[in-house]
Amino acid sequence: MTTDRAELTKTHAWKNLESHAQKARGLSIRKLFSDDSSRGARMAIEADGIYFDYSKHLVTDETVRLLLQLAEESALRDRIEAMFRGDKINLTEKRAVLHVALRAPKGQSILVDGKDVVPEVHAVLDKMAGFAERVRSGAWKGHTGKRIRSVINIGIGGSDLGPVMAYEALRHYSARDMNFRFVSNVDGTDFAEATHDLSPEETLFIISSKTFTTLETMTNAHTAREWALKGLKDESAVAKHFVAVSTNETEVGKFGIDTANMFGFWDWVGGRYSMDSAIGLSTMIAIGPDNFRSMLNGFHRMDEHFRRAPFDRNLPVIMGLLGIWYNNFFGAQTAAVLPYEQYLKRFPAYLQQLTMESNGKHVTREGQAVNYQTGPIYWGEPGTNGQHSFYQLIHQGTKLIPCDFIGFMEPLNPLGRHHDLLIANVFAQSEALAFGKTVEEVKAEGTPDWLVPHRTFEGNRPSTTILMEKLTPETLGTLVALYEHSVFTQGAIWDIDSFDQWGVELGKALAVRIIPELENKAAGPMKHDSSTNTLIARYVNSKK
Ligand code: G6Q
Repeated sequence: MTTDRAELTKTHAWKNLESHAQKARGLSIRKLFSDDSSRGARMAIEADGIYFDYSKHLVTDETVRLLLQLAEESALRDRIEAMFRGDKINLTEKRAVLHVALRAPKGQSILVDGKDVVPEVHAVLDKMAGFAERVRSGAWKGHTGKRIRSVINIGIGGSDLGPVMAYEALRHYSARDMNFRFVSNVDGTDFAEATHDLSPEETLFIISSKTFTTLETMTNAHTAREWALKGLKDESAVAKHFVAVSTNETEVGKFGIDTANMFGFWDWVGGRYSMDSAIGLSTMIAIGPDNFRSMLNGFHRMDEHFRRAPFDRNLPVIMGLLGIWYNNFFGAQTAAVLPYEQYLKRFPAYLQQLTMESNGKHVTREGQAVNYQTGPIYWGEPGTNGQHSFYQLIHQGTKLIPCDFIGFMEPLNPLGRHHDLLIANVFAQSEALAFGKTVEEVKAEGTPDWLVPHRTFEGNRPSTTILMEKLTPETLGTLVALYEHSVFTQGAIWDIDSFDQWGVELGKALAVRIIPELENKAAGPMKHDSSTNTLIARYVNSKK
């Protein structure tokens, strides 16, 4: 059933959820568990190598039923099909949204404007693989005949966060005789620190930019060129030390990179969904083509699950709906992502872009102002580090913060008791959040009366526990796709365009007006507000 999309809050499901939420606010996780001894095992889904325990949430079977009804009334199934079919579901940019095609196996067919894109995807993957092998083996030589030891990806936003997250996550599988670095910030420190101990003779730059016009990336790319040529002293060296990943062949050529050394992708790949495209070239060089393909395979498994599993057993759907429950019916402003895996240290940063750039929207796809909350703020840090900093607020503060705990059964670096201690902490934290510590329990420990309120934990704080066997290229792919599709689920229900980013586009334009004023090249007097004018004048004076 399709609803009038501007009227989300008037749907039956939404109204039912609102009245159900009145009662649900009185739920006690403790009681839910004591009333149903099977809850822990029952409210868990196992699929594609993920064990997803959502029993420690403020939900009953009725809540889940109503949330699923919301998914149905929001025509989520149609929306999913529209994406996989290659419809132009990114309405404001009139583009298809087909990151799922980047991991479609050979032989599958996905049409964009009547053309099957899967063969092109595999042609680029093969070209990347050939290049990655040559760099890894040393067959690709630098200008002076030395092999490449350091690869620097220059890109920002979607052209940086995926590659850096994937490299850090899969560092265990990477070529240890090479360095991989990532330069994104226009702050010169980023470039300076990334290159200070490197030799241009042994360094390869990958300039990753979909548009090849992004200020930060192009500034860093030009600086890289100067840095390389200062050492190599020959323009023709660019061909051996620079490759490009872009959709903009003209600009790549203008920069001086041989377009034979360009790896392309397509306008139907959004920046924050591009780590599986040629934007992942640094990842492929680091972990090798076979591992890269197995990462794609992991993504594809989750794509298939999302497309085909019934909603009540569908991991991204359930995950997305639980997020909606707290965001829209409990007033939760944020959600924490807490990986208990050191290699996932950049995963929260990656997810911040994926979730907030996608679902930080204030109008529906048709342009009507929403009268409900959209995407929450995502944040997090790896455990156990976070436990010694911000967990205090999650446990005993006044805010409701649903948490995702992520853990792996098998460690990549088994060292004494470390892994048992790590995993004990995952389980202990979610247990403490859910069940807290009552006044009676605190008193029974002999706590003096005046200290009892301080040591009491209300509990009743919801979390999901996501367990996987081992962090591998394949499981990383599955995990990332789980979040991608959960973001899709939420965006579909909120009826927003999860695939544009007009806020980012504004940021790209804003500084352009001020740059000439800082460099004393502005045509006329400054016409900003009095604060901005004063700040600019102060900076310009300090340069003198
Ligand atoms: C991602 C955004 C944004 C983008 C960067 C870099 O979805 O569009 O983060 O990836 O602004 O853009 P370029 O790849 O064009 O340099």
